[in-house]
Amino acid sequence: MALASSWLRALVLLAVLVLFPVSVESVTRHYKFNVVMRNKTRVCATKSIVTVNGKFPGPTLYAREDDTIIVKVVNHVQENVTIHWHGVRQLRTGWSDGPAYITQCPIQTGQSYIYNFSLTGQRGTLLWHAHVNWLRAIVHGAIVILPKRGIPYPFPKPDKEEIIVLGEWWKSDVEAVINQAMQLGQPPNVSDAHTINGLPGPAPNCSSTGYTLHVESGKTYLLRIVSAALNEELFFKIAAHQLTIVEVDATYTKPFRTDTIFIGPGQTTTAILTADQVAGKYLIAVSPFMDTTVATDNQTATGVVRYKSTAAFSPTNLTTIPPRNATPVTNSFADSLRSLNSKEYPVNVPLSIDHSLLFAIGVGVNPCATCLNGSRVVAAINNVSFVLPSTPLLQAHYYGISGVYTEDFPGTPLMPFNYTGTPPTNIQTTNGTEVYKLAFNSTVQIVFQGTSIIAPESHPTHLHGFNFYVVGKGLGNFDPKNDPQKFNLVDPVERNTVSVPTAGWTAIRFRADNPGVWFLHCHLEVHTTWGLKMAFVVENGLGPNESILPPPSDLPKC
Ligand SMILES: *[C@@H]1O[C@H](CO)[C@@H](O)[C@H](O)[C@H]1NC(C)=O
Ligand SMILES: *[C@@H]1O[C@H](CO)[C@@H](O)[C@H](O)[C@H]1NC(C)=O
Ligand SMILES: *[C@@H]1O[C@H](CO)[C@@H](O)[C@H](O)[C@H]1NC(C)=O
Ligand SMILES: *[C@@H]1O[C@H](CO)[C@@H](O)[C@H](O)[C@H]1NC(C)=O
Ligand SMILES: *[C@@H]1O[C@H](CO)[C@@H](O)[C@H](O)[C@H]1NC(C)=O
Ligand SMILES: *[C@@H]1O[C@H](CO)[C@@H](O)[C@H](O)[C@H]1NC(C)=O
Ligand SMILES: *[C@@H]1O[C@H](CO)[C@@H](O)[C@H](O)[C@H]1NC(C)=O
Ligand SMILES: *[C@@H]1O[C@H](CO)[C@@H](O)[C@H](O)[C@H]1NC(C)=O
Ligand SMILES: *[C@@H]1O[C@H](CO)[C@@H](O)[C@H](O)[C@H]1NC(C)=O
Ligand SMILES: *[C@@H]1O[C@H](CO)[C@@H](O)[C@H](O)[C@H]1NC(C)=O
Ligand SMILES: *[C@@H]1O[C@H](CO)[C@@H](O)[C@H](O)[C@H]1NC(C)=O
Ligand SMILES: *[C@@H]1O[C@H](CO)[C@@H](O)[C@H](O)[C@H]1NC(C)=O
Ligand SMILES: [Cu+2]
Repeated sequence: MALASSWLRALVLLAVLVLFPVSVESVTRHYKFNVVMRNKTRVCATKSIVTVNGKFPGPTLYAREDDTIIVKVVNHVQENVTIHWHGVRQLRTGWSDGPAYITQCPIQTGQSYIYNFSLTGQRGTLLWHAHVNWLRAIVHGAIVILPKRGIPYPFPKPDKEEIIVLGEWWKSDVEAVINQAMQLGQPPNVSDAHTINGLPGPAPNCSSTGYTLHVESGKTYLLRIVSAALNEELFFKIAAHQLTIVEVDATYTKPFRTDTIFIGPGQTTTAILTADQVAGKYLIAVSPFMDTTVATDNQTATGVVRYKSTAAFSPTNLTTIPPRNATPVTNSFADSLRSLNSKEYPVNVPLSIDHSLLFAIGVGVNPCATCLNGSRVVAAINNVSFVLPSTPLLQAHYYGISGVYTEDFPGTPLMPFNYTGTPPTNIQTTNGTEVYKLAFNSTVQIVFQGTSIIAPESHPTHLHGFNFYVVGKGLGNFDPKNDPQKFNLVDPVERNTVSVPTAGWTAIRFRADNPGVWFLHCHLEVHTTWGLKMAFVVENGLGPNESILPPPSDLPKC
């Protein structure tokens, strides 16, 4: 009898498989984000923070490739809120991208807004975060996009998956931190702790819990590591364990092994951890990277990888953290990243370029009568410190409202100088709300050139609406004659946020196949606040599916 029924079950299963071989149907997934205040205690101090559904970090959004996502965000707090789905292409759905005053007005107290977008052709790990003022410091969470049903990972399926969100925690209200800094014209206070899934781990003179990753000997774990840090690039390490990197920013990479991950704000890194050490406890360490004279939060966040059946009081195996200025570690990590470039996931890097842009990025100093020194630190791209408008750029573009922005953002510096040499004597910048216009389907190369004004610094630079290929990087000034000959046009890594090395450059390429208005900015929030940002306007194409969709009826008003 038992045999017969199991045969029957197998037959039914077989019939189902024959009739519906592999279900590749995409579905619509609904989420509700209630934005509410909660008290949270970290490093011995309690504060009231804005949360999504009471959680810090916020809830994980799960979906599969090609699914449609509907998120109703309801604002029950005093603060203005928007949510950005970082790394989601938002093909034709720029209204759901989220950056305040770029694509939408904030969702104000008592209001709601439905974000509605598809995850077309994307799979892997991303993050969502608030995109107004400094709210993203506390309002963020992971996005997990599984492959379509029946489609395997291009690596052995791990036994379990874990989400690891890295962050920074201030004991003070973060808006107070940046408001004070802007008033003084000085850099803002650094954070008081780094966090792993919201937890700093033991801190000086304070009992503070840490994150524990429970593992079983011999099993493999897919760690989906998200950096929701605000102003610092980070190192991530696990004592005595190697990590195999398989995906960054929701694009598959050629697998490579490393003991240290370098990750900037807004970046994601998915790695396989094999529990291949003797049972015990192993430290997880998250520490800052900074290879110039800028202050960082030097607290190492710690957690533990704990094997099953580890004795209660067994000591934790420790690890050293990379020196704060470990530039070679960052270079070796960045240089190891290559696109998988397989038959299923081919590289499609533009080979001919319509717009060849050079963006000089860095800080500057402007006069400020009310500031501490009579001056304020600012930041700029090609000497433009971008000023947010009060009407969102996308509305202005879509409805043809004039007077919101100008279309003269300089594609190359107006006054070239030795970017990484002695700075010009005049280090003032110009205020502007300028965009750079791109025809639909045109190809773009941007060389981000770091400048050494005041202090050169590494800038994790993020482009909305696109993935780009990172075709080259180097130290010093970009050499337009010789450097392009060394570009990797075969298997460059594809991402949405890339670090521009201190006193160096990074070259990216992308195709402007997504009509709308797309923000580009340094993902160190302090630099964004100071003006290191701009936007591209990508015009509609002529074809049937080459125009931005009309705005939804509940689009917030300013
Ligand atoms: C946070 O704690 C304060 C002081 O105990 C209390 O007045 C307030 O209602 C709490 N807020 C929330 C959102 O729980
Ligand atoms: C989402 O957008 C699609 C069109 O892009 C529309 O058909 C659908 O009604 C929208 N859903 C919601 C809940 O707004
Ligand atoms: C920033 O740090 C200074 C010096 O420690 C402190 O006096 C000030 O209160 C801090 N500002 C905020 C907003 O926490
Ligand atoms: C921790 O407490 C000790 C003893 O009270 C004190 O000397 C030390 O400065 C404190 N450290 C921190 C970081 O507060
Ligand atoms: C962190 O360490 C660096 C290098 O030792 C130091 O220059 C910096 O001032 C430290 N930051 C803070 C906030 O103490
Ligand atoms: C970890 O610590 C245990 C003792 O708790 C020790 O036996 C083991 O060798 C250590 N493993 C590594 C890789 O250091
Ligand atoms: C502002 O003044 C402080 C203290 O005098 C000095 O250390 C700092 O370099 C000055 N900053 C700028 C941007 O001029
Ligand atoms: C530039 O813009 C900022 C606001 O972002 C403003 O505070 C400042 O006064 C402006 N400066 C000039 C010279 O217009
Ligand atoms: C730019 O400055 C660097 C550093 O001072 C120097 O080595 C280089 O020769 C300068 N380049 C040019 C073109 O002047
Ligand atoms: C930047 O703009 C300011 C203000 O217009 C100007 O004084 C300065 O010379 C410009 N610098 C560069 C490098 O273009
Ligand atoms: C974009 O341009 C490429 C190269 O010229 C062409 O192959 C492709 O068909 C174009 N795509 C669209 C949607 O127009
Ligand atoms: C919230 O957004 C509205 C619309 O842009 C604006 O008028 C208001 O000043 C903002 N409130 C805060 C606290 O920033
Ligand atoms: Cu920056």
